Amino acid sequence: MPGAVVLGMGSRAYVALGANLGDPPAQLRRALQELGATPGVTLVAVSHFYRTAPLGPPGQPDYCNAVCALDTGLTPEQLLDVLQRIEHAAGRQRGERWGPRLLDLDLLHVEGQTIRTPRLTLPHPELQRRAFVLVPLAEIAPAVEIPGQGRVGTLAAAVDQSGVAPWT
Ligand code: A4P
Ligand code: MG
Repeated sequence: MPGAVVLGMGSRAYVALGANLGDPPAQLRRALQELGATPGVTLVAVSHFYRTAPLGPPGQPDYCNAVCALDTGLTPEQLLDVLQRIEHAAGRQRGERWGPRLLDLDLLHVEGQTIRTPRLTLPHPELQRRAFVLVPLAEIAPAVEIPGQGRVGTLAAAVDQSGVAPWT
């Protein structure tokens, strides 16, 4: 119809999910449900779940990691509020840096956004170094360009993927 107004869905954003305490895949599934049920958020893709070797202090359990893509009219800061609320509801206690956790939700990238504030850095600065993020991200968004880092598929091919296996 000529002149019809197409309402955009806002921005495409990518979120990393991780857990290594409790029942990790169940916590990831619950977080995905909560994210998808959030007003202003439409879940568009979810990667497979992966078993990954822990980065950080030794002796902690393997992680379950995944990545999802969503469309949202929320600002990146509002989206971070949503992620932190979901982490909190999962019983996340802030503890040791890189220590074990029930649920960790990191905002990886929001298309068109480069942000550096005390509360939020976008794109996520560690993205390019983390196979546990790049393998699932490359599954759902291989062609996406991460500003200042490179194309997802290229970044994934450049990291050591030996610590990343399907979660069975
Ligand atoms: N913050 C800034 N930018 C962002 C962003 N893009 N996304 C701020 C999310 N948060 C962002 O995070 C600390 C602060 O970062 C927040 O207050 C937010 O304002 P946090 O979740 O409170 O603390 P954290 O997660 O313990 O620290 P950090 O450094 O973010 O840990 P990481 O980097 O998330 O690492 N090994 C495997 N195999 N798989 C994992 O998923 N995860 C971690 C956690 C360690 N080892 C792992 C894994
Ligand atoms: Mg985090």
